[in-house]
Order: sequence, then C-alpha cells, then structure tokens
Amino acid sequence: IPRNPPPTLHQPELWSIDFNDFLCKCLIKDFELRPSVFDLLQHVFIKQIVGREKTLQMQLMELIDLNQQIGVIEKTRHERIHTKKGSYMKSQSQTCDDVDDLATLEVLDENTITEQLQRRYAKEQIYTYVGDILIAVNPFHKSELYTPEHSKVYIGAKRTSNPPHIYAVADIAYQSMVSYNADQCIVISGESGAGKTESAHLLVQQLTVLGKANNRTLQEKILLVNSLVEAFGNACTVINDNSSRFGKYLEMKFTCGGTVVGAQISDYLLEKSRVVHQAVGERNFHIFYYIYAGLAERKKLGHYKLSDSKTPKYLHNENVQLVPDIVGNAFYKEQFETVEQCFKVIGFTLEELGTVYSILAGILNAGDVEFTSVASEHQTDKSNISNMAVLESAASLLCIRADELQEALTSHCVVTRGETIVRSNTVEKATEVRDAMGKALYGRLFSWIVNRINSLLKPDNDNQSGEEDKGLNIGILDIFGFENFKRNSFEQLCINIANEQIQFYFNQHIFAWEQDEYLNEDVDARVIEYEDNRPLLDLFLQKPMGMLALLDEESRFPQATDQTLVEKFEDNLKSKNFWRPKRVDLGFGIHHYAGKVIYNAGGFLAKNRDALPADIVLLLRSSENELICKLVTHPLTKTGNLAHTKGKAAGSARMGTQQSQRTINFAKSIGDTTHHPRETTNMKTQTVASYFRYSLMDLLSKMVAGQPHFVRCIKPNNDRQAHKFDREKVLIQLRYTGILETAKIRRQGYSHRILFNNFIERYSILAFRANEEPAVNPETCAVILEKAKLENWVLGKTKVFLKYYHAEQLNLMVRQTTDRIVLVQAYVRGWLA
Ligand code: AD9
Ligand code: MG
Repeated sequence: IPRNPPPTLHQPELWSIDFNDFLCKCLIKDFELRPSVFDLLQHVFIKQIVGREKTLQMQLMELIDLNQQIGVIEKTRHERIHTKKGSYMKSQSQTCDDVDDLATLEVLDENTITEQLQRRYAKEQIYTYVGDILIAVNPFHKSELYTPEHSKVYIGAKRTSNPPHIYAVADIAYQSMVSYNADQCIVISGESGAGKTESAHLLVQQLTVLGKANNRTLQEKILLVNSLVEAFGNACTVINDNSSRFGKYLEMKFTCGGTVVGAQISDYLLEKSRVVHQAVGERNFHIFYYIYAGLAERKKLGHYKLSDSKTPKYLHNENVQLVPDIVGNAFYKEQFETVEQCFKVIGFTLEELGTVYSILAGILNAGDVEFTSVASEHQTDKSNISNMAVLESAASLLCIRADELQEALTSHCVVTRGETIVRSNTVEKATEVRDAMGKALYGRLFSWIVNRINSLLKPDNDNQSGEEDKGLNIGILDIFGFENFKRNSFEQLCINIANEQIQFYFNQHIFAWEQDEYLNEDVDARVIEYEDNRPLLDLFLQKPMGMLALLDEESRFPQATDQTLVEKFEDNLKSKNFWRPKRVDLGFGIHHYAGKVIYNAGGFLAKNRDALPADIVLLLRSSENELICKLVTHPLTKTGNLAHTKGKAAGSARMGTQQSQRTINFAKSIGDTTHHPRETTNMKTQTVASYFRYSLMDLLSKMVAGQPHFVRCIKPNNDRQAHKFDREKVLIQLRYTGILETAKIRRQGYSHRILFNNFIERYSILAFRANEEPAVNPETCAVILEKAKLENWVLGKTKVFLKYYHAEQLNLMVRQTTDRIVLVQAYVRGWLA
C-alpha cells in the first residue's frame, strides 16, 4: 500500500464509478482474483455502501448469473475463453499455423496471408489482426458474432484473450481515450460494398455500451442517427444495395470519465445528382421509396400530390421498380416507419417531419414538370410548361406561387450595364433549372437534417452526468468506398480522390512517420518499401496545375466545354498515372492506388459549377414555409442552428408588379453575402471542386487530432455471396492496401513511440512506489520495462520504442494495479465503515 497514493486514489467517487467495471473484470476476466473479490463483496461492500446496495446487489446477481450461464470458465493454452455450456463463443482449436494476427506469421508473403484469410473465412472467422490493424472480410450474411454476450466479452479484455473482433477495436479506442485522456479516430476503409458502413454501426453500438450512457434515450438516439442519415444519404448502386453516397465522420462525445454524452456528424459531398438522374440499374436515395410506400399505406399519397399509378420521372429508370411495386413493398413500408420513429426519438417535431415529406414530394412533383418549345420572333426558342397541374402541385408543396415558379423555370434575369433584363429559357435550359432546383433542395434538406441532429445531440443538451469537463471524442470515419463502374463521372472522381487521401493518411501513419522516427532516434529497424501514393494526390490537388485546379479554371470560362477541359488536362497533367485512352470521347484514365479507372468528362463542367440560378433562390426564399425559406436564406452554422430571422422576399407581389419586384430582388442579390458557404446567389459561386478540397482538409484536420485506429474492409467476391472467397479478388485488395507491407512493419517495427518522461509518468507505478520520483532517463524506462517482463523493446535518443502489443499489455497492467490499490485502500482505510 503506497503511503502517498496518487491524488486520484483519494477520491471516493473515482473508485465508485470504476467499481462496476472492476466487478466485471474481476468476475469474468481475472479469474484468479475471483474468490477474494467475492469475499470482499460479501463482507465489505454490498452491505455497507449506503444507497447503493440495491444496484450493486443486482449487478452482482447478474454477474453470477452470467458466470453460471457461461459454465466453467477455463484458460486455454492460447488464453482464450472457452465455454462448456452455452454457445456465445465458439471454441476454436488453433493449429500451429493458424493465427489471429498476421504479423506473427512465420512466413510472410501474399500467398500465406491470402490463405490464412481464406481458411479463417471458411470457419466464419471474418476478423483478423495485422498487428493493431483489423481486417474485416465481408461475410455477406447475418453473422452470429454480435450478440450481447460478445459485446460483454470484449469489454476491457486483453486483446489476445479473445478472437479478433470489431468490438475489440471499439474497446481499444475507448480504453486509449480514457487512459491517455486523448481523442481517438477510427478510420474504416475498403472498396464499395466491402462492409464499412456495417462496421461503423457495430462500432457505434459497442461504444455506446462502453460509454455507459446513463440515459437510455441518449443511447437510443445515438444508435438511430446512422439509420436516419443513411435513409437520406444511401442508395442502391450496381455494386451495393445500401451504398453510402456521402462521406460521414461521426464523433461520439464522452466526458473525461468516459461517459457518452452526445454525438456530432460531419457529412461530406452528398451525391446530389442522383436525385434527378440514376445510372441504369441504380436507384434514387432510399428515402424516396420509403415515403412513397409509407404514405401509400397511410392513404396519404393524395395529400402529398403523389400518384399511386404513375411513376415520377425522378424515380423512373430502366430495370427498376415502378410505383405499383414500390407502393406494395413491405420492406419500404417498414423502413418508413423506422425512419419516422428515428426522427421522433431524436427530437424532430411533427411539423418538421411534415415539411420534410412536403419537400421530398415537392422535388418529385417538380421533376415531372415538362416543357415544350415555342418559336419566338426575337429569340431562338422559348419554353412553355405543358402540364400546369403538376407545376401547381409542386408549387403548393413548396409553399410558393405557381406563377412565380413558372417564371423562374422558363426565364431568367441578367444584368447588363446596370439594367436587369428578363430573358426566356430554352427547353434545355428550363430542364436544367428544374433539375438544379431539385438537387439544391435535396442537398440543403440533407444538410439541415444533419445540422438538426447535431443540435439535438449536442453534449450540453444531454449532459446529466454533472461532470464538468471539456470532454473527449472518438470519431468514426465511414466514407464512400473506391468505385470503378462501366461509366465513371465527376462523382466517382471525387469519391476516388477522397479514398486516395485516406490511403495516404494510412501510409503516413503506418510507414512514413514510423520510419522517420527510426532515423531521428538512431533506432535500427529495417526500412519497409511501400507504395507511396503522394504523386497521385499531387496530380489531383496541387495548385495551380493539379486536376481540380485546372477544372476550376476551366469552369470560370463561359465558353469552355467538356472537350476543352479534357484537352486542358492532357496538355497540363504530366504524370504516368494520367493518360488519354484512344477511341473514348471525353475519356481520360487515372491509375489510382486501387486500380485503373477510365473517366468520362461529359458533364464535368456543369457538375463542378453546380449553379443554382438566383431566380430559384429568390423564389424559394419567398416560400410561406419557414423551413423551406430558411434552407435557401441563411447559412447553416457550425452548431447546426439556423439563424432565426425569416427573410421573406416578394412572395405576395401581384402579377402586374411582379416583374419589376423580381428584377429588383435579383439586382439586390448580386453581391449578397448572407449565403450558405456552398451555394450562393452570387456570381462568384464556389465550385464543387474547391468545396471538396476544403472538406477534405477539414476532415483531415479532424482526423489528425486523434490517435488513429484502422479497420480495413475486404470484399471477398463481386457477387455479394456468402461463403465465397475469390482469392484473386482478395489478393488485389491486399496488394493495393499494402497489407503485406503492413504486416512486415508491424512485425519488425515499433508502432508505439513514447517520450521518456511520458512513459515514466504513465507507467512508473509498475516498478516504483507512488511516492518515489524516479529520474527521467532511459535507465528508469528500462527498469519499468524489465519489471513488466516485456521483451523486444528498444530505447531511442528521447523515446521508448514499443511493439504494438506492448502498449496494451502495459495499460492492462496499470489498470490492474490501480484497481488493486483502490480496492485495498478502500478496505484498509475503512472509508465505508
Ligand atoms: V459503400 O462504399 O458505402 O458502397 P460499404 O459501406 O463498404 O460500401 P456496406 O457496409 O454497406 O459496404 O456493406 C455492404 C453489404 O454487405 C451490407 O449491406 C451487408 O449486407 C453486408 N455486410 C457487410 N458487413 C457485414 C457484416 N459484418 N455482417 C453481415 C455484412 N453482413
Ligand atoms: Mg457505406
């Protein structure tokens, strides 16, 4: 018993908070301690903790119960927990050459690794470690691995005592956050359909368990967030039925004590073009189908001006369901109920819900507005609306005037020499404006939902723990995976650049920074060759000659075409990773880290400009519906609150005076600064490319602030089939993600580097008394490491170099030691008597 324990040990609330944890650990994990713990519990705690008897007793009963369910627990040769009764964890006999961690393989080459993964996959062991990195091979069927018992087993457990699991990653991130008092970041990567989004769900699930949300509703809300944003941001593609069409960085907020208190989402680059057009065999965002089926079930289609027989144009696509099928689809109906439930539980009002449905129905109705060409004396062509009834439906759903909508679609204002003139739109132009409105409304609705969720789940709203601290967070990154379709457009380019950036981040962490440190610290470690994708990032992001910069430059020229754009690329991009394929009009090829992709530049300029005509902005600002009006009026602030004032425009202008009112409003809007950062009514609208670059930087700055953990998802086949392991397919992914090199560096290298003083501060408890102040030097570090019986570590000039498994062992030892000290002190001091 240290005479002068560290100050925290004096705080009774510390041990009482950690006590539950402690119980679990002692009873389930640390078997040797069990009899003494039972004794202590019986004699000291249960009877004497005033006001706590009941919960503790119940907890104890639960644990005893669990122990009985588990049956006889025994340690095996491999320190695994086996069960004799029950089946929550399958007994797995390991052969000598069957390993959980690829970094421990004796022979390390592509074939051995693939074979390992294949063998494990056949036994339903979809998870495998490469050092501290988790590989997850998509099982493509419902797995037994995620029961509440699994969840319990991975809490605070030594990594090697259980088979690899995504829950173990959640646990390590959580324990590191609490132990080091530092933010964490879990990066999930893999190609489209590899299982990133599923993994993200499982992580959130386990983190809410770990974070012991003391408020059930909060836990429930956090779990629902993913389902809600995915209904709006995911869609069926030819690769994945539930493909993420946006990037998502979900930060779970904790107190310094580790209690979950809230969540925050950042969304990146929603693929808005999907609202108005989908490739063959693909679908619109899920939510459109859900509301169609759900509203039909409630006999409310009429209320939202949706037909139960005619398929809206935006949902009509080759080979996909038509309205009668959508309406009868039981799954969609169920999903609609789920989404509505999510909205309600998270805290959206019924009024807001109604508006969300109106906007979605408004978008579908507007999409059905058709134009015919009318010859004009002055101009080449004018357009007329041929189905006024549909236009009126759209206008009424968006709470705007039909005549104004008609005007905004079929004509536009231009300012010439200080004078505002109204010009007619051709059919082509009117169609463009109509689609731009649909995309903008959907995009802004999505941002609004995300922002609203953020304000509803902000820690302050729900922090009932009373703990006052700045808090910690664990971010989970789940972006759209690498894509290579038959036809690849601007969206695929952005998605693939984002993946390129994530791969770079991975390389920096795993290879570059680690090897730099060996050099700086004079540590002898073999240099591992890896594929550096920096040249690709330069090709895309460099200024002024990178691809995105060139695209922006070209987007500023009104006369530019997609043809001049590819020519510009060809003239300026000097890289072996870029080429122009012969016989593909507007085509260009990029050799990404994950493979070669041929892009088609058709539509690049328009998609990059993503212009929303000022006439449409003004019109929507005049909406009688406050929410619709806000969507286009005020910038969405960081905290997600919309500014409160309602900026109404000329909604009530009469037909006669309307024209002049409209031109005045338009003139005012030039130079308008109160715009959303993305879209403005200003002529200097930010392009998608420049916003994308900004988002990438923003994302990276969030990520580098945390200690990273990596999950690499692997797709075992292209047919989404269970129990099918296509070796070639897997091998390609292992190659481009650098798994082989990762395994090598994890085996040979030292992934944890800690400054001497930090190391001593953190771990001196393992070798010194609490009142001792050992000198800060390499010798002290060596004493601690020897006392902890660790091997294979190295001391550099200023840092201790540890293998990936050392850090975990040390942390576990510290936790066990403090637990024991706390327990014994409490007992001896008789605090509770
Ligand atoms: V994309 O880049 O968003 O297109 P993801 O996110 O990588 O892609 P997703 O998580 O959506 O892929 O997984 C695709 C499908 O694989 C899921 O819909 C599930 O049917 C299936 N899957 C993935 N992981 C698991 C799992 N752990 N257990 C069972 C899974 N099924
Ligand atoms: Mg996904």
